[in-house]
Amino acid sequence: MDDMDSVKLLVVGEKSVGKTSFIRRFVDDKFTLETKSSVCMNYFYRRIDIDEDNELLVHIFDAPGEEEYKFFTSLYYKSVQGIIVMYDANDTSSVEDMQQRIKDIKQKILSDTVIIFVKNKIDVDGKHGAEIMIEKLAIENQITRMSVSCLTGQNVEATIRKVIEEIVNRKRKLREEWQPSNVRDKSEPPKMPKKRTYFKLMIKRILKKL
Ligand SMILES: Nc1nc2c(ncn2[C@@H]2O[C@H](COP(=O)(O)OP(=O)(O)OP(=O)(O)O)[C@@H](O)[C@H]2O)c(=O)[nH]1
Ligand SMILES: [Mg+2]
Repeated sequence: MDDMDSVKLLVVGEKSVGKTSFIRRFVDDKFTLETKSSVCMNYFYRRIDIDEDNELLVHIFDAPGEEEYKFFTSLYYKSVQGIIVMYDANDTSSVEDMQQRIKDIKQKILSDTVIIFVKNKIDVDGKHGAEIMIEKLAIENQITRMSVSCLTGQNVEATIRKVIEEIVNRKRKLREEWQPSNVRDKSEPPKMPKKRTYFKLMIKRILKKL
């Protein structure tokens, strides 16, 4: 997994969409219908196996969904490598919230931060009337969409792994972009200036010292 040994993720979204349930399912593989609304930023972690020899420490911040915490939550955008924007499969009101949130996130994140949309509660047999708008928002912003159920656990682990995979790919891509011919390869010695320029430079330095 590249040179990463840990990754920081943040889960945001409207109140009651299931952010805490999602993290609890991932961290402890537990679920309860009676949850308390989060009133501060909570922190969780879990180590996951990447392959036979390597593991990755996943730090996850669980944001409170209440409107009044939005600014406070946005202070974390720059500190994480992945932001999971969650919405409720059966609640159309979260679409407007997502549009505003994406605008705000995009203004505040670093260039290598990955955003992912996660539709939760797919176990409930309802229809999300705003799915087309969410799809449009995702396409416009090149954001991957995943669907999960914290109640059954369906796709929860796969979603976290997907975010991590995208973070690694994004890092690789940015690293490649930063390897053009104008960026000097540090393994090579610096090129000496042309002879005349070099002597001029040396004389200047000696004169400076006098
Ligand atoms: N049926 C169903 N219910 C879910 C699912 N995930 C969460 N819930 C329920 O939705 C309610 C809210 O879940 P929370 O995890 O507390 O939601 P939250 O987004 O953390 O809410 P805030 O902390 O207030 O922002 C709880 O009653 C959960 O049991 C799911 O996948 N399916
Ligand atoms: Mg919560």
